[in-house]
Amino acid sequence: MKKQLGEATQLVQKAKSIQVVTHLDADGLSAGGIISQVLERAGKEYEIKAVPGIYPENADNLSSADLTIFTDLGSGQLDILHKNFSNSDVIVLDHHQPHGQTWSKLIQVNPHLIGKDGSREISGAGVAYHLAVEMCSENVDLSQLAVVGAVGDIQNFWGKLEGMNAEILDDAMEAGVVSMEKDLLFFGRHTRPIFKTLQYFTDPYVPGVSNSESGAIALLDMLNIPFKENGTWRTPSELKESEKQALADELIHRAMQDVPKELLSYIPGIVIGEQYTLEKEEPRSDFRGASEFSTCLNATGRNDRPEIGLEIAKGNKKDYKAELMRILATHRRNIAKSLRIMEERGTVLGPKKHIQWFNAGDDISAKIIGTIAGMTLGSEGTDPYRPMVGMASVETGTKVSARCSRLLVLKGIDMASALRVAAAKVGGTGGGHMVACGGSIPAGQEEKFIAEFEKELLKKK
Ligand SMILES: [Mn+2]
Repeated sequence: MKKQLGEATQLVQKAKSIQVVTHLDADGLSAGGIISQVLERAGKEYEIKAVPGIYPENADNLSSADLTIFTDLGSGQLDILHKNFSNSDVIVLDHHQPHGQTWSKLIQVNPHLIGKDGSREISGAGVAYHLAVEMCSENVDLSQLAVVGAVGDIQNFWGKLEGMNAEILDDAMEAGVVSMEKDLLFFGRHTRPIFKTLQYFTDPYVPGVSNSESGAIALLDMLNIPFKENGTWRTPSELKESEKQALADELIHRAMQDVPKELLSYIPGIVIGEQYTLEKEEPRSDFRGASEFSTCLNATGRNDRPEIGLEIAKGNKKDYKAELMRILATHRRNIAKSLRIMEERGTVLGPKKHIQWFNAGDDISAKIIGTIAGMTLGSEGTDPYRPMVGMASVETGTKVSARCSRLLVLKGIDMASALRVAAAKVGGTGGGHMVACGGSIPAGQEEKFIAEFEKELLKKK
């Protein structure tokens, strides 16, 4: 990668006009934040936009500049890029599998080209970070955004960052911008009251605690863990070591009572893992924890406001935090409303009773259908250890989204490939991660898709 990074640096330095095109998910916005700060620090003028993807229809609208930098996308769309950008300089900083022909003016930095696994070892933000430190070693502080990007792409799936990500994490810790602790894998570690994080802790499913506020409070009482201190709620990050240990032991013990035998030994590995803290952010803020930060960025993209996520990733928190909070509030309201709809309607089993599913039609936004499928998993009347498929209507047909417990992945399930095959069988497309994936299918094919998806998942690997 060294050679390409050197050439990319030269192109950036000589370019008179630069545009950056990035993906609008958490990783893409983190990558955009990194490149923006690199260019600003180098005194370069630039434009940046975040897009859902690159298609023949929108490639024409990406205005031409001397140099176009793509981050967290581009490698999978080389043919489209070639058609539109073959006469100007192009840098692609991506971690997705490259597809299509390269050309002489293209500089592509991608871990797959050096035999590294771009789905696990490094994110789009991580690749952008490599250019950042190549341009100037003082950009090492931007490693914190590379950690946020990796977490946003669930690359810490096995409870830690590995390979090239682990090297970036080392940079971040050495620069004092990130700290890492082995801790309970709660979400909202820096922002939520401890009983709320317990209530929303559903993977593994903890009987009597997951999805139960009173159960969560009773557990804390039993363990003598005060959930208030000096009149304010304590967050999980503020627990003492002994309290964390007692809580971890009890959660593991209880989760084990409710899990299929063959999954028992995996429980501790999904209760405890690495947690990353952004040391320069305010304690208790939404930017203090890497996963909370990435959730904020993700929400802006999902609610058609990626430009706010970009500003936040660039560090303009003072000016844009209020708007971000409004976006998050709307996002949470939509989720709460959708969960109430799900409570009324429930889910049904597939024909072989291996998966659970629901079709929300127009009643739940397709943008959050994956989140809702995940949150429905483990709610009353569902089985936390069967995959959940949620569907919602979109203009072009039906969006499908599947979620499952990480325990099933440890057992060998690969929903992304099953979903890809099943969607293709009914004339649709799909893909994604092993525990979180999605796609789109033609309207009217929902039940057929479910049957195919179930059949694929049940195939002996
Ligand atoms: Mn990515």
